[in-house]
Amino acid sequence: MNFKKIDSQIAKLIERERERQETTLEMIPSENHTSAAVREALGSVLTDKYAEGYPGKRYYAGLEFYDKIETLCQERAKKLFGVPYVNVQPYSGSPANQAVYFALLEPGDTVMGMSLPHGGHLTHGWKVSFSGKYYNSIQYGVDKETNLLNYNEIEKLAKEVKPKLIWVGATAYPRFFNWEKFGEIADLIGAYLAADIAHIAGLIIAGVHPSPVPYVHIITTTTHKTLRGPRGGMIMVTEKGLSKDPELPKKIDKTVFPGLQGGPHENNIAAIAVCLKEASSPAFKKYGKQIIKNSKALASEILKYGFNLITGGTDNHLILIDLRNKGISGKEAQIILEKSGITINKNTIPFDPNPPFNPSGIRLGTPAITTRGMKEKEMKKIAFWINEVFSNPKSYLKVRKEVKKLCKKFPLP
Ligand code: DSN
Repeated sequence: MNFKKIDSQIAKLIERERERQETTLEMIPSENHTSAAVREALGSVLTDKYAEGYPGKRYYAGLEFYDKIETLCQERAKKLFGVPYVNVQPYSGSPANQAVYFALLEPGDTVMGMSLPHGGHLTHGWKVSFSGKYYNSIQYGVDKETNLLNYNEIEKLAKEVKPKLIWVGATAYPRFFNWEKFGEIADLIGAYLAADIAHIAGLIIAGVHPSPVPYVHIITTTTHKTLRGPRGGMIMVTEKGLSKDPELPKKIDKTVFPGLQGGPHENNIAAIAVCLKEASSPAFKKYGKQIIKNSKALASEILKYGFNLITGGTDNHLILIDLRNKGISGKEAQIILEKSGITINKNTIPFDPNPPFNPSGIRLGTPAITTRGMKEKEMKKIAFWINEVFSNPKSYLKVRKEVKKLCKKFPLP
Protein backbone atom coordinates (compact mmCIF):
# COMPACT_ATOMS: atom_id res chain seq x y z
CA MET A 1 0.00 0.00 0.00
CA ASN A 2 1.17 3.53 -0.84
CA PHE A 3 0.09 4.94 2.49
CA LYS A 4 3.34 4.05 4.24
CA LYS A 5 5.35 5.79 1.54
CA ILE A 6 3.17 8.90 1.51
CA ASP A 7 3.02 9.37 5.27
CA SER A 8 5.15 6.94 7.17
CA GLN A 9 4.64 8.82 10.46
CA ILE A 10 0.86 8.50 10.54
CA ALA A 11 0.96 4.99 9.05
CA LYS A 12 3.31 3.90 11.78
CA LEU A 13 1.23 5.47 14.54
CA ILE A 14 -1.92 3.76 13.25
CA GLU A 15 -0.03 0.48 13.15
CA ARG A 16 1.08 0.99 16.73
CA GLU A 17 -2.48 1.77 17.82
CA ARG A 18 -3.66 -1.40 16.08
CA GLU A 19 -1.02 -3.31 17.99
CA ARG A 20 -2.09 -1.65 21.26
CA GLN A 21 -5.69 -2.64 20.65
CA GLU A 22 -4.66 -6.17 19.73
CA THR A 23 -2.67 -6.71 22.91
CA THR A 24 -4.93 -5.02 25.47
CA LEU A 25 -8.45 -5.46 26.80
CA GLU A 26 -10.76 -2.59 25.86
CA MET A 27 -13.18 -2.32 28.76
CA ILE A 28 -14.49 1.24 28.49
CA PRO A 29 -18.23 0.54 28.23
CA SER A 30 -18.85 3.15 25.54
CA GLU A 31 -16.29 1.63 23.15
CA ASN A 32 -16.18 -1.32 20.78
CA HIS A 33 -14.27 -2.86 17.85
CA THR A 34 -15.81 -2.32 14.40
CA SER A 35 -15.88 -4.89 11.61
CA ALA A 36 -13.62 -4.63 8.57
CA ALA A 37 -16.74 -3.93 6.45
CA VAL A 38 -17.66 -0.91 8.60
CA ARG A 39 -14.12 0.41 8.32
CA GLU A 40 -14.06 -0.15 4.57
CA ALA A 41 -17.21 1.95 4.10
CA LEU A 42 -15.69 4.64 6.33
CA GLY A 43 -12.50 4.80 4.30
CA SER A 44 -14.28 4.82 0.92
CA VAL A 45 -14.65 7.48 -1.83
CA LEU A 46 -17.82 8.62 -0.06
CA THR A 47 -15.65 10.94 1.98
CA ASP A 48 -15.10 13.06 -1.14
CA LYS A 49 -18.39 14.84 -1.72
CA TYR A 50 -20.72 17.40 -0.19
CA ALA A 51 -24.32 16.24 0.12
CA GLU A 52 -26.09 19.13 1.87
CA GLY A 53 -29.80 18.46 2.05
CA TYR A 54 -31.59 15.11 2.14
CA PRO A 55 -32.07 12.28 -0.40
CA GLY A 56 -33.92 13.65 -3.44
CA LYS A 57 -33.48 17.25 -2.26
CA ARG A 58 -29.80 18.14 -2.35
CA TYR A 59 -27.93 21.36 -2.97
CA TYR A 60 -25.08 19.63 -4.86
CA ALA A 61 -24.89 17.57 -8.04
CA GLY A 62 -23.57 14.05 -8.58
CA LEU A 63 -25.33 12.48 -5.62
CA GLU A 64 -27.24 9.63 -7.25
CA PHE A 65 -25.47 6.97 -5.20
CA TYR A 66 -25.21 9.05 -2.04
CA ASP A 67 -29.01 9.35 -2.10
CA LYS A 68 -29.42 5.60 -2.40
CA ILE A 69 -26.98 4.98 0.45
CA GLU A 70 -28.58 7.46 2.85
CA THR A 71 -32.07 6.14 2.03
CA LEU A 72 -30.92 2.57 2.63
CA CYS A 73 -29.42 3.61 5.95
CA GLN A 74 -32.69 5.28 6.98
CA GLU A 75 -34.77 2.26 5.94
CA ARG A 76 -32.54 -0.13 7.87
CA ALA A 77 -32.66 2.00 11.02
CA LYS A 78 -36.46 2.37 10.86
CA LYS A 79 -36.97 -1.35 10.42
CA LEU A 80 -34.49 -2.38 13.09
CA PHE A 81 -35.76 0.01 15.79
CA GLY A 82 -39.42 -0.08 14.71
CA VAL A 83 -39.86 3.66 14.18
CA PRO A 84 -41.47 5.66 11.35
CA TYR A 85 -38.78 8.35 11.04
CA VAL A 86 -35.04 8.69 11.43
CA ASN A 87 -32.40 11.30 10.67
CA VAL A 88 -28.98 9.67 10.18
CA GLN A 89 -26.97 12.86 9.61
CA PRO A 90 -25.95 14.00 13.15
CA TYR A 91 -22.18 13.90 13.43
CA SER A 92 -22.42 12.21 16.83
CA GLY A 93 -24.48 11.93 20.03
CA SER A 94 -24.04 15.45 21.40
CA PRO A 95 -25.00 17.14 18.10
CA ALA A 96 -28.00 14.79 17.87
CA ASN A 97 -29.15 15.86 21.34
CA GLN A 98 -28.46 19.50 20.52
CA ALA A 99 -30.75 19.19 17.50
CA VAL A 100 -33.55 17.91 19.76
CA TYR A 101 -33.22 20.97 22.02
CA PHE A 102 -33.13 23.35 19.07
CA ALA A 103 -36.10 21.67 17.37
CA LEU A 104 -38.36 21.69 20.45
CA LEU A 105 -37.37 24.42 22.87
CA GLU A 106 -36.63 28.11 23.18
CA PRO A 107 -33.66 29.26 25.28
CA GLY A 108 -34.74 29.45 28.92
CA ASP A 109 -37.34 26.67 28.64
CA THR A 110 -37.34 24.07 31.41
CA VAL A 111 -35.80 20.69 30.75
CA MET A 112 -35.23 17.71 33.05
CA GLY A 113 -32.42 15.18 32.77
CA MET A 114 -30.34 12.82 34.87
CA SER A 115 -27.40 14.58 36.48
CA LEU A 116 -23.95 13.72 35.14
CA PRO A 117 -22.41 12.75 38.51
CA HIS A 118 -25.30 10.33 39.02
CA GLY A 119 -24.65 8.67 35.67
CA GLY A 120 -26.38 10.96 33.16
CA HIS A 121 -24.82 12.77 30.21
CA LEU A 122 -23.40 16.26 29.72
CA THR A 123 -26.11 17.14 27.19
CA HIS A 124 -28.95 16.18 29.52
CA GLY A 125 -28.69 19.56 31.20
CA TRP A 126 -25.34 19.51 33.00
CA LYS A 127 -24.17 23.01 33.93
CA VAL A 128 -20.98 23.18 31.82
CA SER A 129 -22.75 22.12 28.61
CA PHE A 130 -24.94 24.27 26.33
CA SER A 131 -27.85 22.26 27.70
CA GLY A 132 -27.31 23.52 31.23
CA LYS A 133 -26.35 27.04 30.18
CA TYR A 134 -29.08 28.02 27.75
CA TYR A 135 -32.02 26.16 29.28
CA ASN A 136 -33.57 26.10 32.72
CA SER A 137 -32.14 22.71 33.56
CA ILE A 138 -33.54 20.75 36.49
CA GLN A 139 -31.58 17.60 37.24
CA TYR A 140 -32.82 14.39 38.79
CA GLY A 141 -30.55 11.78 40.31
CA VAL A 142 -30.53 8.41 41.98
CA ASP A 143 -31.68 7.52 45.48
CA LYS A 144 -29.04 7.96 48.19
CA GLU A 145 -29.71 4.55 49.74
CA THR A 146 -30.15 2.34 46.68
CA ASN A 147 -28.38 4.31 43.93
CA LEU A 148 -31.43 3.48 41.79
CA LEU A 149 -33.73 5.95 40.04
CA ASN A 150 -36.57 6.82 42.37
CA TYR A 151 -39.56 7.17 40.05
CA ASN A 152 -41.85 8.68 42.70
CA GLU A 153 -39.32 11.45 43.33
CA ILE A 154 -38.88 12.04 39.60
CA GLU A 155 -42.66 12.29 39.18
CA LYS A 156 -42.92 14.73 42.09
CA LEU A 157 -40.17 16.90 40.62
CA ALA A 158 -41.67 16.81 37.12
CA LYS A 159 -45.08 17.92 38.44
CA GLU A 160 -43.42 20.74 40.33
CA VAL A 161 -41.15 22.16 37.61
CA LYS A 162 -43.23 21.16 34.54
CA PRO A 163 -40.41 20.67 31.99
CA LYS A 164 -41.15 20.90 28.27
CA LEU A 165 -38.70 18.07 27.66
CA ILE A 166 -37.52 15.14 29.79
CA TRP A 167 -34.39 13.15 28.95
CA VAL A 168 -33.88 9.53 29.96
CA GLY A 169 -30.53 7.93 29.33
CA ALA A 170 -27.21 7.43 31.01
CA THR A 171 -23.52 6.79 30.69
CA ALA A 172 -23.00 5.06 34.03
CA TYR A 173 -26.26 3.53 35.22
CA PRO A 174 -26.01 -0.28 35.44
CA ARG A 175 -29.75 -0.97 35.54
CA PHE A 176 -32.71 -1.01 33.14
CA PHE A 177 -34.88 2.08 32.76
CA ASN A 178 -38.59 1.88 33.44
CA TRP A 179 -39.60 3.48 30.14
CA GLU A 180 -43.29 2.96 30.84
CA LYS A 181 -43.12 4.93 34.08
CA PHE A 182 -41.21 7.75 32.40
CA GLY A 183 -43.88 7.74 29.66
CA GLU A 184 -46.60 8.15 32.27
CA ILE A 185 -44.75 11.00 33.97
CA ALA A 186 -44.21 12.87 30.67
CA ASP A 187 -47.84 12.36 29.65
CA LEU A 188 -49.12 13.63 33.01
CA ILE A 189 -47.54 17.02 32.40
CA GLY A 190 -47.63 17.07 28.58
CA ALA A 191 -43.82 17.02 28.20
CA TYR A 192 -41.83 15.63 25.32
CA LEU A 193 -39.96 12.50 26.39
CA ALA A 194 -36.61 11.76 24.75
CA ALA A 195 -34.66 8.53 25.29
CA ASP A 196 -30.93 8.78 24.73
CA ILE A 197 -30.06 5.14 24.10
CA ALA A 198 -26.44 5.70 23.05
CA HIS A 199 -25.03 3.14 25.47
CA ILE A 200 -27.72 0.51 25.06
CA ALA A 201 -28.82 0.72 21.40
CA GLY A 202 -27.19 -2.61 20.53
CA LEU A 203 -28.70 -4.27 23.59
CA ILE A 204 -32.17 -3.06 22.58
CA ILE A 205 -31.71 -4.40 19.04
CA ALA A 206 -30.53 -7.72 20.46
CA GLY A 207 -33.64 -7.89 22.65
CA VAL A 208 -31.74 -7.96 25.93
CA HIS A 209 -32.77 -4.49 27.13
CA PRO A 210 -36.37 -3.20 27.12
CA SER A 211 -37.12 -0.89 24.21
CA PRO A 212 -38.31 2.68 24.82
CA VAL A 213 -40.13 2.81 21.47
CA PRO A 214 -43.75 2.43 22.74
CA TYR A 215 -43.31 4.99 25.51
CA VAL A 216 -41.18 7.91 24.29
CA HIS A 217 -41.57 10.52 21.55
CA ILE A 218 -37.98 10.86 20.43
CA ILE A 219 -34.93 8.61 20.53
CA THR A 220 -31.34 9.70 20.03
CA THR A 221 -28.33 7.43 19.85
CA THR A 222 -24.73 7.23 18.91
CA THR A 223 -23.80 4.43 16.55
CA HIS A 224 -20.42 3.34 17.89
CA LYS A 225 -21.08 1.86 21.31
CA THR A 226 -23.01 -1.42 21.73
CA LEU A 227 -24.34 -0.88 18.18
CA ARG A 228 -20.76 -1.45 16.97
CA GLY A 229 -20.71 0.98 14.07
CA PRO A 230 -18.62 4.05 13.18
CA ARG A 231 -18.71 7.17 15.36
CA GLY A 232 -22.00 8.85 14.46
CA GLY A 233 -25.47 9.80 15.65
CA MET A 234 -29.14 9.30 14.80
CA ILE A 235 -32.45 10.88 15.85
CA MET A 236 -35.66 8.88 15.64
CA VAL A 237 -39.32 9.79 16.12
CA THR A 238 -41.70 7.10 17.35
CA GLU A 239 -45.38 6.58 16.46
CA LYS A 240 -46.17 8.10 19.85
CA GLY A 241 -44.02 11.11 18.94
CA LEU A 242 -45.83 11.49 15.60
CA SER A 243 -49.22 11.44 17.34
CA LYS A 244 -48.11 14.11 19.77
CA ASP A 245 -46.63 16.30 17.06
CA PRO A 246 -46.91 15.28 13.38
CA GLU A 247 -44.44 18.06 12.54
CA LEU A 248 -41.62 16.50 14.60
CA PRO A 249 -39.75 14.90 11.66
CA LYS A 250 -39.84 18.13 9.69
CA LYS A 251 -38.67 20.13 12.71
CA ILE A 252 -35.79 17.74 13.33
CA ASP A 253 -34.70 17.58 9.69
CA LYS A 254 -34.68 21.37 9.47
CA THR A 255 -32.73 21.68 12.69
CA VAL A 256 -30.03 19.18 11.73
CA PHE A 257 -29.64 20.79 8.29
CA PRO A 258 -29.44 23.72 7.77
CA GLY A 259 -29.99 24.63 11.43
CA LEU A 260 -26.89 23.04 12.90
CA GLN A 261 -24.81 21.19 10.34
CA GLY A 262 -23.62 21.56 6.77
CA GLY A 263 -22.72 18.60 4.60
CA PRO A 264 -23.38 15.20 6.18
CA HIS A 265 -20.50 12.74 6.36
CA GLU A 266 -21.85 10.19 3.91
CA ASN A 267 -18.94 7.79 4.31
CA ASN A 268 -20.03 7.61 7.92
CA ILE A 269 -23.66 7.15 6.94
CA ALA A 270 -22.66 4.24 4.67
CA ALA A 271 -20.72 2.70 7.54
CA ILE A 272 -23.76 3.14 9.82
CA ALA A 273 -25.85 1.35 7.16
CA VAL A 274 -23.35 -1.52 7.22
CA CYS A 275 -23.44 -1.76 11.02
CA LEU A 276 -27.25 -1.76 10.94
CA LYS A 277 -27.18 -4.66 8.48
CA GLU A 278 -24.79 -6.51 10.80
CA ALA A 279 -27.02 -5.71 13.77
CA SER A 280 -30.02 -7.30 12.06
CA SER A 281 -28.34 -10.72 11.97
CA PRO A 282 -29.00 -13.61 14.39
CA ALA A 283 -25.29 -13.44 15.29
CA PHE A 284 -25.83 -9.94 16.69
CA LYS A 285 -28.63 -11.18 18.96
CA LYS A 286 -26.20 -13.77 20.30
CA TYR A 287 -23.59 -11.05 20.72
CA GLY A 288 -25.99 -8.91 22.77
CA LYS A 289 -26.89 -11.83 25.03
CA GLN A 290 -23.22 -12.58 25.61
CA ILE A 291 -22.47 -8.93 26.53
CA ILE A 292 -24.96 -9.26 29.39
CA LYS A 293 -23.79 -12.73 30.44
CA ASN A 294 -20.24 -11.40 30.52
CA SER A 295 -21.05 -8.32 32.51
CA LYS A 296 -23.07 -10.31 35.04
CA ALA A 297 -20.22 -12.84 35.32
CA LEU A 298 -17.68 -10.05 35.75
CA ALA A 299 -19.86 -8.40 38.40
CA SER A 300 -20.26 -11.59 40.41
CA GLU A 301 -16.52 -12.36 40.26
CA ILE A 302 -15.59 -8.81 41.25
CA LEU A 303 -18.00 -9.00 44.20
CA LYS A 304 -16.18 -12.09 45.48
CA TYR A 305 -13.07 -9.96 45.98
CA GLY A 306 -14.94 -7.59 48.29
CA PHE A 307 -15.52 -4.79 45.81
CA ASN A 308 -18.49 -2.52 46.25
CA LEU A 309 -20.64 -2.37 43.11
CA ILE A 310 -23.01 0.54 42.69
CA THR A 311 -26.54 -0.96 42.87
CA GLY A 312 -24.95 -4.31 43.79
CA GLY A 313 -24.66 -5.61 40.23
CA THR A 314 -25.78 -4.98 36.67
CA ASP A 315 -28.59 -5.53 34.16
CA ASN A 316 -26.66 -4.22 31.19
CA HIS A 317 -23.18 -3.93 29.62
CA LEU A 318 -21.44 -2.04 32.44
CA ILE A 319 -20.52 -2.10 36.08
CA LEU A 320 -19.64 0.83 38.30
CA ILE A 321 -17.29 0.17 41.22
CA ASP A 322 -17.03 2.32 44.33
CA LEU A 323 -13.36 1.93 45.29
CA ARG A 324 -13.46 3.72 48.63
CA ASN A 325 -13.15 0.52 50.66
CA LYS A 326 -10.06 -0.48 48.64
CA GLY A 327 -7.80 2.47 49.43
CA ILE A 328 -7.26 3.33 45.76
CA SER A 329 -8.73 6.26 43.83
CA GLY A 330 -10.43 6.00 40.44
CA LYS A 331 -7.51 7.79 38.82
CA GLU A 332 -4.89 5.49 40.36
CA ALA A 333 -6.98 2.47 39.41
CA GLN A 334 -7.19 3.64 35.79
CA ILE A 335 -3.42 4.14 35.63
CA ILE A 336 -2.41 0.80 37.13
CA LEU A 337 -4.95 -1.08 35.01
CA GLU A 338 -3.76 0.66 31.83
CA LYS A 339 -0.21 -0.44 32.68
CA SER A 340 -1.58 -3.97 33.08
CA GLY A 341 -3.21 -3.90 29.64
CA ILE A 342 -6.77 -3.37 30.86
CA THR A 343 -8.33 -0.13 29.60
CA ILE A 344 -11.15 1.15 31.80
CA ASN A 345 -12.10 4.61 32.92
CA LYS A 346 -12.24 6.47 36.18
CA ASN A 347 -15.77 7.61 36.93
CA THR A 348 -17.71 9.53 39.51
CA ILE A 349 -20.05 7.50 41.67
CA PRO A 350 -23.36 8.95 42.87
CA PHE A 351 -22.81 11.43 45.76
CA ASP A 352 -19.06 11.21 45.14
CA PRO A 353 -17.14 13.16 47.80
CA ASN A 354 -14.20 13.49 45.39
CA PRO A 355 -13.82 15.70 42.28
CA PRO A 356 -14.58 14.38 38.75
CA PHE A 357 -10.91 14.40 37.73
CA ASN A 358 -10.02 12.14 40.63
CA PRO A 359 -13.28 10.38 41.42
CA SER A 360 -13.95 7.44 43.75
CA GLY A 361 -15.03 4.99 41.11
CA ILE A 362 -14.27 3.16 37.90
CA ARG A 363 -16.55 2.09 35.07
CA LEU A 364 -16.04 -1.19 33.23
CA GLY A 365 -17.90 -2.64 30.28
CA THR A 366 -17.99 -5.80 28.22
CA PRO A 367 -19.05 -4.77 24.65
CA ALA A 368 -15.56 -4.73 23.10
CA ILE A 369 -14.16 -7.86 24.77
CA THR A 370 -17.37 -9.71 23.85
CA THR A 371 -16.83 -8.68 20.22
CA ARG A 372 -13.48 -10.49 20.44
CA GLY A 373 -15.32 -13.65 21.50
CA MET A 374 -14.54 -13.67 25.22
CA LYS A 375 -16.95 -15.42 27.53
CA GLU A 376 -17.61 -16.03 31.26
CA LYS A 377 -14.36 -17.98 31.69
CA GLU A 378 -12.34 -14.96 30.57
CA MET A 379 -14.35 -12.65 32.88
CA LYS A 380 -13.19 -14.72 35.81
CA LYS A 381 -9.57 -14.17 34.80
CA ILE A 382 -10.07 -10.45 34.28
CA ALA A 383 -11.67 -10.03 37.73
CA PHE A 384 -8.73 -11.93 39.23
CA TRP A 385 -6.20 -9.65 37.51
CA ILE A 386 -8.04 -6.48 38.57
CA ASN A 387 -7.97 -7.60 42.17
CA GLU A 388 -4.34 -8.70 41.87
CA VAL A 389 -2.97 -5.36 40.63
CA PHE A 390 -5.01 -3.40 43.16
CA SER A 391 -3.77 -5.60 46.01
CA ASN A 392 -0.18 -5.63 44.80
CA PRO A 393 0.59 -2.88 42.25
CA LYS A 394 4.01 -4.43 41.55
CA SER A 395 2.27 -7.38 39.89
CA TYR A 396 1.25 -5.26 36.88
CA LEU A 397 4.07 -6.54 34.66
CA LYS A 398 3.10 -10.15 35.29
CA VAL A 399 -0.56 -9.35 34.63
CA ARG A 400 0.40 -7.43 31.46
CA LYS A 401 2.06 -10.58 30.10
CA GLU A 402 -0.96 -12.72 30.90
CA VAL A 403 -3.33 -10.20 29.33
CA LYS A 404 -1.22 -10.27 26.15
CA LYS A 405 -1.39 -14.04 26.09
CA LEU A 406 -5.18 -13.99 26.43
CA CYS A 407 -5.54 -11.31 23.73
CA LYS A 408 -3.62 -13.47 21.26
CA LYS A 409 -6.34 -16.11 21.50
CA PHE A 410 -9.05 -13.54 20.71
CA PRO A 411 -8.01 -11.48 17.67
CA LEU A 412 -9.68 -8.20 16.74
CA PRO A 413 -12.36 -8.40 14.01
N1 DSN B 1 -18.47 9.73 26.22
C1 DSN B 1 -19.51 8.74 26.34
C2 DSN B 1 -19.23 7.73 27.40
O1 DSN B 1 -18.07 7.39 27.55
O2 DSN B 1 -20.13 7.24 28.04
C3 DSN B 1 -20.84 9.37 26.51
O3 DSN B 1 -21.09 10.19 25.46
